[in-house]
Amino acid sequence: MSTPKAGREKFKRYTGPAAGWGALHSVTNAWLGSSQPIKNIRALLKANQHGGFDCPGCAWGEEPGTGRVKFCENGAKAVNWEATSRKVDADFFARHSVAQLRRQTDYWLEYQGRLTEPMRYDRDSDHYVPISWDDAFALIGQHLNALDSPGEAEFYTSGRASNEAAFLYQLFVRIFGTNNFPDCSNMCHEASGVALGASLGTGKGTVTFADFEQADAIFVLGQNPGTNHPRMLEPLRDAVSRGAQVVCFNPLKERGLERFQHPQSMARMLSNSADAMHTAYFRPALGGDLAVLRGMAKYMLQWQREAQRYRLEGVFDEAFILSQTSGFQDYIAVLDTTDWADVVAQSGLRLDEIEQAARLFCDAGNTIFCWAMGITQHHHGVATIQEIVNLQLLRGNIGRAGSGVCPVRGHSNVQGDRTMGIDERPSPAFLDRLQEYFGFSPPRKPGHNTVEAIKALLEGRAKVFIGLGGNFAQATPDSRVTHAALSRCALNVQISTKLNRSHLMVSNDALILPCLGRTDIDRQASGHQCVTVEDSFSMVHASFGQLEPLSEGMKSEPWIIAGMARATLGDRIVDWQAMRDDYRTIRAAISACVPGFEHFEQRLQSPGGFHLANTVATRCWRTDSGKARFIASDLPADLLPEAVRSSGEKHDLILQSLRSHDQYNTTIYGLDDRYRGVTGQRDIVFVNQHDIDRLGLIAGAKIDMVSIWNDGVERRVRGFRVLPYDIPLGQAAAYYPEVNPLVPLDSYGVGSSTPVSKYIPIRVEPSQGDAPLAFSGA
Ligand SMILES: Nc1nc2c(c(=O)[nH]1)N[C@H]1C(S)=C(S)[C@@H](COP(=O)(O)OP(=O)(O)OC[C@H]3O[C@@H](n4cnc5c(=O)[nH]c(N)nc54)[C@H](O)[C@@H]3O)O[C@H]1N2
Ligand SMILES: Nc1nc2c(c(=O)[nH]1)N[C@H]1C(S)=C(S)[C@@H](COP(=O)(O)OP(=O)(O)OC[C@H]3O[C@@H](n4cnc5c(=O)[nH]c(N)nc54)[C@H](O)[C@@H]3O)O[C@H]1N2
Ligand SMILES: [Mo]
Repeated sequence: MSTPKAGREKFKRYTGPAAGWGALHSVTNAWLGSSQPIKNIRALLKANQHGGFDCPGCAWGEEPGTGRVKFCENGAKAVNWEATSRKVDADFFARHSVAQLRRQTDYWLEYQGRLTEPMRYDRDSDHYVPISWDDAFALIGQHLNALDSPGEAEFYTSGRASNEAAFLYQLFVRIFGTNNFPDCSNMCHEASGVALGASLGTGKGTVTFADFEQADAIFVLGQNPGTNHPRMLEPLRDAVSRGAQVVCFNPLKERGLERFQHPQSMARMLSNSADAMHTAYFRPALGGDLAVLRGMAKYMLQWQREAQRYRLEGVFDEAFILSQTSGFQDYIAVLDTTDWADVVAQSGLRLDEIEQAARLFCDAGNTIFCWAMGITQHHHGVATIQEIVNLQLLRGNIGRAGSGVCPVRGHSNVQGDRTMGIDERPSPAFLDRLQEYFGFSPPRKPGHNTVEAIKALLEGRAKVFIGLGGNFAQATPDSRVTHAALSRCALNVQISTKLNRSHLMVSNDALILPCLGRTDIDRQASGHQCVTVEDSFSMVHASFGQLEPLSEGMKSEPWIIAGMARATLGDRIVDWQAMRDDYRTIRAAISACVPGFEHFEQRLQSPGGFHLANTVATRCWRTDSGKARFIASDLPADLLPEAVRSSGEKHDLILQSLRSHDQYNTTIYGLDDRYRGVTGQRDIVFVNQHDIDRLGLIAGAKIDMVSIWNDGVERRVRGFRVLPYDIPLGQAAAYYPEVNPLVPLDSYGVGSSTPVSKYIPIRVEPSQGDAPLAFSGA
């Protein structure tokens, strides 16, 4: 990994395939630039192998039993980033005050190395100073027990926590007495869980690897797998080469969805041949997918009626609709009342394109729909996902091999964390089981999600923040407000592997608790521990760290949680030490409390782990109606939110925030975005040349962006370079987290409360300064 430097600022169209030589080159650079290459190569060879560790990259699943070496460029970067030998220790904090650290970039902060010993913030000197683990736990217990009510504490979780850590954490917090579990999922696939739960009675995807192999068509909406789920490229490529349709919906022409070269196939690499990755590519308006899907359904209805008229076989699966679903008539009524003009206006596509998409869908037998943040991080994310389900129900495409829905998850164990009860709205059944097994009364009142937690902190209704991983300060919207909210805490505790901005938002008590990562060996009293995780296909498997930890001062997440719990609650209800000493004790409790985990320890032994059966696969629907539900919603009156329309201000562009190829969420690995042809810079904004001309801008010039909302607050980021790009008219794109200050806290999805990171109406102005706000701190 290269050292942080501004680098050469360049933009050059990338014409190579995704993965392939470019990826190999990048991986090799990552290895050779690492301070411990041999160790890391060994670690990487163990990634996603039985007896090895689960890749801390994404949540894409593994093809069972292929025995291939399973890693990708971004997995390599994630492993390398975690497995550094650089240390952020007491000396480091003695050298740098918090005020100084705040002036550094996110890239610089994480690059400094692994956190290796517990530290406490000292307000007088503005430095972090060492503290013993026992004293740190005592301080946490003191703060928590001094609160007027348990609801005055927020317990955040990022999606890397193992099942064992997550289960123990929720147990501690619920015995303490609150359901305040804001988590990264609130900002990520919340809309998928909400939508699928209501429609199908499960919040999870319904497909496995085998389904991808049997699909006749795979629809990919709002997702950039070339960068974010590189291992997904392989099944997509295989699908295209066996003649299946791969149909993409994305306003940007993402390289990974265009061409692909398998980095582990030498023959193809040497001949430098690349495979086509799609058979059709549509470029909708931002937030336009609901209208696209609605238009497709309207065409289908038209064809169905024509077929009926001539007594031909229609495009609907009538037997399925009749026996398995509810709400069909209401849905048809909504299809009829939806105006074609609205479909065209909102979708950003021509009618013939929508018709073509509908044809591809109806010509295919088995069809899978995949999606990610381009669908969920919108005002109407929930309705859009329910429309995906509606389409699939019309064709009987759920609960059948080769078909289904696949929300492609982000963090490697974000799905498992929910399964373990990291949920601000837990099901009563889950709480009942906790109550029965542990003999305490869990709180029944819903807790805070991420947006609610920020508001509670801001208004002083919450005083303690504990983060199990993640980077709350940077991942959340409205950075200026969030930074203030976090800084106001009486106690800010961050359990982390690397230094980030969340450690710097402090003014009172604060603790940095350094933890082991997925790659590190975890030894407890009973020996080398494994932890478990669940992937996007609901496969649960074990993960064994492989690398010797950098320092004795780093502890495992379960060890840290048990310590906090013991100091706060004592051993009255749970023997925390027993849980900490042997994770099989935690798994025994999971086995008793979480359906699907019966005989957990035993089933873990099989290579590849085990599958958490989804009732949908057998067409058993755990919904209100006992059937799969068509849920019909009207198209929004206007894609522009009311708060923007009523502001009286005109927007120049609609901005989406996305990931570059060189980042993992708020972790910035480097300043390049290879597939988009960007090198050496991140403070850029992609704009169509026609819009550049229309707005009187100059390519390469620096601008400020100001987002539009009706609360009188100015949200501005400064000094972003304008980059002409092949992007639909009226749209712009820039990197997360640099543009998070532009997302108003009150701009969130209906039914999901997910911050709307992909639809930010902005005004552009000549630059008033150089520093993007996210880099300059609070
Ligand atoms: N290397 C790497 N891997 C990662 C991550 C990472 O940061 N780096 N993050 C992980 C996490 S937590 C997650 S959630 C996933 C994220 O995976 P993605 O969802 O692929 O991530 P984004 O970069 O947010 O990409 C959003 C895509 O949606 C498109 N899009 C935006 N708005 C719309 C829209 O309205 N309609 C349509 N059809 N498309 C739209 C954008 O052009 C972009 O291609 O990746 C995970 N994997
Ligand atoms: N504008 C905008 N905002 C977004 C998004 C967007 O697309 N646009 N995406 C959203 C999405 S999808 C997500 S998931 C969130 C991500 O939100 P988070 O999950 O909160 O953020 P990360 O950047 O993944 O967290 C990185 C930090 O996690 C810590 N860490 C890494 N590994 C471990 C570990 O094993 N254990 C522990 N305890 N700590 C660890 C390190 O200290 C590192 O600094 O951001 C959301 N925010
Ligand atoms: Mo995510």
